[in-house]
Amino acid sequence: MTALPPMPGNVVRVYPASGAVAMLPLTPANNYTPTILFCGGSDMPDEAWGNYAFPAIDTWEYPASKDCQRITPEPMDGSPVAYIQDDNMLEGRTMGQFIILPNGKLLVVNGGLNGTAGYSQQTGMTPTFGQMPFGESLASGPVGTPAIYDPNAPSGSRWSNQGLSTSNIARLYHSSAILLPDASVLIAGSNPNIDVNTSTIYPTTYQAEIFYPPYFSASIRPQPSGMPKIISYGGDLFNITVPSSSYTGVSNDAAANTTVVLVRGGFTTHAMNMGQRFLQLNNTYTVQDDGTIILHVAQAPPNPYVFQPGPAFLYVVIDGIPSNGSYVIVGNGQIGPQPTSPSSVLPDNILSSRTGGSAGGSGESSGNIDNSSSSNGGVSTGAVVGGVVGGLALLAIIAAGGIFFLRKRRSSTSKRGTFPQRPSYSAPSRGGPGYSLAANSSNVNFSSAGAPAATAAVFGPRGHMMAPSDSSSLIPLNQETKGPGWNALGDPSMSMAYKDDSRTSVGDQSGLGGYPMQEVHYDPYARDTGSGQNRF
Ligand SMILES: [Cu+2]
Repeated sequence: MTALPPMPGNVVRVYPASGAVAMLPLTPANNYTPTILFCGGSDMPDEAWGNYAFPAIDTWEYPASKDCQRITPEPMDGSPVAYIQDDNMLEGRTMGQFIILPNGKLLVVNGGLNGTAGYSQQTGMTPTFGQMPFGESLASGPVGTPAIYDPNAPSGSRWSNQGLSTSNIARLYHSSAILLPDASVLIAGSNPNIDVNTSTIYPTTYQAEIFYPPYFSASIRPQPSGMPKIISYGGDLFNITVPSSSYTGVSNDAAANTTVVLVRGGFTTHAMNMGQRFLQLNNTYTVQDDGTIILHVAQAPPNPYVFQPGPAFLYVVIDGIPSNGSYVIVGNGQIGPQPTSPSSVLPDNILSSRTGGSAGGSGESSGNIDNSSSSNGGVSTGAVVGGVVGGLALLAIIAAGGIFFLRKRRSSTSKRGTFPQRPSYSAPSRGGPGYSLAANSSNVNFSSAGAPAATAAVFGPRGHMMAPSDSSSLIPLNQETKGPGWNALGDPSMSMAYKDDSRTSVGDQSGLGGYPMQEVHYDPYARDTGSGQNRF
């Protein structure tokens, strides 16, 4: 057992403070050593948390934390376990949620600037529901703008929200998000009300959104073939072929900037993804003279604790641009002891003698020919250490979540009927904010006019930027549809990628700069024809 130090600054990360928590990518470079990242939550003092029925203070006035800490519970070098101060988030967040993207960066979405998760009809300072300014919400200031954290960037420059578009849907308590097979992110869930309430200031909504990370602005994405269906713990390598038509730039450089990654989105609720995990497989490569890249990929490390058995998506990422994910089963598909084999042995890298690029490349082939079809050796299939501690840390978080603010009896409908309704709410629309999401409006600007001019110039209007992209955002929810995401049978077919699906009802995207946040309307009460499709 390793005793862990107290959280610096007394920042509470568990429910209902609800900081964003994730394990950083497990990579050959870090020898698959688990490191946990904590961001946000609340440093409310102990006495503010109340009596398990409601908080003692008006939580919606208490700023959420922007503090981030890392901890490596089992340091490889045997050094003492300690929290390491990380870059602050760009704004405080409670109920922020980390989604690990296939490029190894962490997206944080949802949450609020102030307060906590949970809901209540009073606090120690506000004894009657009619005086509560945000209805049953114990948070205020929804943060509609995602931010992206780069764990490998130099300290001080890890966070950015530049060019990211803003949702005008308040996603607080019971909001949720998960990575989709096409590397976009489904965002759903809304608000802290005891039951459906569509007229309160932060109303219940069934509107889901798809967030398209910046790599969706790429003109082409990797189209690997030879993706396996099963990843074993050790054993023989497998080869993946990437045609030159599916990447840009000099082939040798692209090969050197390619990763093959397993991502498991985990199970998401209460702004966290249990079991979310990212593991980069070891690989080497052969670059052919026509620009084809053959990736020689190792199986998962021969230690099931590093990446537990079960389903995952396998992505090929070139220069930070992911392919569609291919559905794989890691391990034998059974719960229980897993077979392991020695680590895969990989051949040396073989570079192309041509320095030209791919079909879409820049073709900078003037002179400078490297004739020495060189081979760079050096594969670091280092020893593997257990990832158990990270998993336990997540479990501890779940266990500590529990029920904090006791829910009011659901049977108290007649009582609820007497509560005054907030008159100020008007339905949010893409044309303009129906209400100010942020209590501190200087922190979040929800008007499209507030987007930096450079955003529109660089990325263009949403419609143009998304034209080549896959906005058929809910295809992954319907396994019988033709989308690439559910291709459980092997290679990710790219034939259907980056096309709008006319069957989905996509909201008006005009007028918003930056990376898109698409809105999809979901009606849970629509007649279900079996496919579920008519509900959208
Ligand atoms: Cu809950």
